[in-house]
This record gives sequence, C-alpha cells and structure tokens, in this order.
Amino acid sequence: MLKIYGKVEDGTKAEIMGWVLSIREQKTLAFIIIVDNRKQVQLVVNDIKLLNHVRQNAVISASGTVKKTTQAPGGFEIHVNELRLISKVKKEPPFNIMAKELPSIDLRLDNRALDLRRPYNLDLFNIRATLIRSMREHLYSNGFLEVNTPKIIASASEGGAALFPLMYYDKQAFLAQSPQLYKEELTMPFEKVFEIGPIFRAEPSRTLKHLSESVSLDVEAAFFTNEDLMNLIEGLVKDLLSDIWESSSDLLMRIKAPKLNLPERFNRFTYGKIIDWLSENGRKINFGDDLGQKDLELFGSHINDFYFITEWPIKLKPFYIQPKDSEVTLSFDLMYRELELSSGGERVHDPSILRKNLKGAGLPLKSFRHHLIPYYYGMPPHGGFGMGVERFLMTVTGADNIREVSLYPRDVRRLTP
Ligand code: AMO
Repeated sequence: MLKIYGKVEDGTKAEIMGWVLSIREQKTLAFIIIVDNRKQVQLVVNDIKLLNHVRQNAVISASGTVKKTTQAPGGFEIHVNELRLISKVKKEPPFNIMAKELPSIDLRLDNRALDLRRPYNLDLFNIRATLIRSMREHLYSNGFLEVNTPKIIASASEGGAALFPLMYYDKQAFLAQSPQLYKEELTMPFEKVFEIGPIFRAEPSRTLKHLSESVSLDVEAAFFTNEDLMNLIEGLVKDLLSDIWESSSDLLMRIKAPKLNLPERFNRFTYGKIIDWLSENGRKINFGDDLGQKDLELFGSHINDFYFITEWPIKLKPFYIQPKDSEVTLSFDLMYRELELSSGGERVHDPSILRKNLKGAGLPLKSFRHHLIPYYYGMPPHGGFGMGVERFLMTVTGADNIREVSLYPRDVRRLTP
C-alpha cells in the first residue's frame, strides 16, 4: 500500500507498506526494494540503524519523502525517516526469491506463494490478468454474453476423454471436462456466449503441456460457420497480442517474452495436406491417424507461426462435430508452431444425426436425454471453440512448462498446495 501525499515530486511526503524483495547495504545507507501492490518501489534508508531485523521477505512500513530519479523502478524513490517491521521472517526460506539460478520447479511449486513473489512471476501473472481482461473485452464488444455452466456433471460432455469421478450425495457424478454441451444449448436462448472457467481432464500423460485442471476460454455462437469461427479466433488472437504488448510491454520485456510471428492472415492447412507433407518428409501417417508430437514438431517448425489445421477426419472428432462429407469434418485446431492452442468447429444441430453419432460413439443415449431436448425446439446451426488459457500464455511468455503459467498447477503427481 503506497500513499503519496501530493504530486510525485521531490519533498512530497509518502508512506508505504509492503514486502521486502531485496536489501542492498552500503557503508552508511541501504537501498530496499519493496513490493507494493505488485510493483517495485525503492526505499533509501540513510540511517542503517533503522534496518534492525528487516530482511528479505519481511513486511515493513516506512514513511519519508519522495525523490525523483531515473535509477529507481517507477522513476522515484522514498527517502525513509521512519521504518517499522510489521511481520518478521520467522524461518529460513527454502530459496532466495531474487536468486539468479532458479531452484527446481518442484521446490518452487511446493512453496508456491513464496515463488509467486519472484519478480518474474509478478510480471507473468499480471500479464495473465491483462490477457483474461482483454479476452472478455473483445468478446463483449462482439456481442457475446458471459455465462457460467455447471462444473459438477452427470455424464461425459466430450465422450472419450477421461473424467474425474466424484460422489454427489448418493449419486455418481464427474468434474466437467468442458462446458461443451451447455454452451451449445445456450446458443438457443442467447445466440452468442462465452465462458472463462476451469476444465478437468484426467490426463494420465506427464507432459509439459497438459494439466489435470486447466482454464479454458469457451466460445459458442449460433449461425457461425467454420470459416466465421476461424476469423473470430484469428481476430481475437491479434487483439489479445496487441492489447498485452500495448499495456504490458515493460513486463513482457522484463520476462524476455518472445516477439511472436504474426502473419497477416493465419494459414489454413487441411489435415489431408499435412499428412501428405509429412509423408514427403519421412513420416508416414495413415488417413485417420492422429498427428503425434513428433509430426507437429516437424510441421510446426516448418510453418513457424500461427496456423489452422482444418478438416479433421470424422473418426478423430467428437460426436457433436459437423461432418463436411463422408470422411472429414468442419473443424479446426489453432496452432502456434507445434502447440495446439484451441480446437473447435461447426456442430451437428439435427437431433437425428446427433443421436446417430452418440450411438456410433458408443455413448448411452440415456445419459444425453436432457441435452437432446433443445434440439427438438429450434436449435440453431452453431459452432464454437475452446482455447486453453495456459497454452496461450505459454506461447505469449515463452514458458516451456505449462506448470509455470498456472498459479497452483494440478497434474498426475501434484494435488498440493
Ligand atoms: P479440446 O479437448 O481440444 O476441445 O480442448 C480445447 C483446448 O483446451 C486446451 N486443453 C488443455 N490445456 C491444458 N491441459 C489440458 N489437459 C488440456 N486439454 C485441453 C487446449 C485445447 O486446444 N469442447 C472442445 C472445444 C470446442 O470444440 O469448443 C474441447 O474441449 O488448448
């Protein structure tokens, strides 16, 4: 908490409370960097006796006068005449939050609140907040309604993907793997909806890009074609990048975020074209087989920016995706190099086709009884996509492990803190 009693100019009185990030002692004076509401402020202590038990991580309050200087973060420092220790450091911390060499990710995640105090993380999670705000603003300004759908559900929304079961009173329930079915239904009353919320995936894989609990931006719109959806997400990505670089370029530079290649128009490659290219480049894939990590790395490094993979085979897509013909679907994945950021497409809105697809996927019709109801009462043609917030943040910040961009990551091994 910082209070400056007047303009930021030499001699103005100021008070501050915050966390000590670092102390640099010289013979007769000391410089303290204090974190105030996620920003760094420099204190100059001319009487080092005032320091007493003050050390890194302690909470202090100080009062003094402002002095403008280009040497300090924010362009000013506070020359302290009173300093008070509010909360002492009571134990040796497991790592130094200012150390150049990072401790292991496990040690940092075990002590996450302390780790989040590292300047890198303060910047990163400020960028995340800006990103989320910008997602909201973009969708609100395009006429979308923000919604929240249940996270405790009675049956799989995607089929296939593994679910976390739980007991709901005396019944079996699951954590929602996606708001898919709800967002589709909501296009009937509301036409265009979006949700930013958690998705739960019982992912047995221990990879650098999968979490068991992730945050997803889910968008769904009546009357949008596959092409409309790709244009929407392309515009969204461009707006998000320009918003965060406009409002947070200093933070992005400090964390050494990469300058992303942003093409005029994102290329669209059909799945068929990609498997042809891969087979010409030494990786044989049969039509209908999924693209693996190695395939995406090879193709992604060749493209080197944002692009879409379209027309996925019917057999690789869930029951709700609209077929284009007897083999492929009206679907897309948005990629940045080898990383999948989003997937989506047009949906089936004819209840008889949906019933047929559910049966074909081996899913019990009984479990989808409620979901099928709106399809008989004016379900519009519709489509949408889901975009992983952490995946997008990895791309923006250059983080190579998805755990770095989640406040409290959950994976096969980690359920705490
Ligand atoms: P999908 O399962 O492809 O599609 O997920 C959409 C996007 O969510 C992110 N994502 C994940 N991120 C981190 N860890 C995970 N375990 C994880 N799983 C998914 C990815 C992915 O592209 N219902 C459809 C979307 C739609 O069609 O609207 C769906 O969930 O960035």
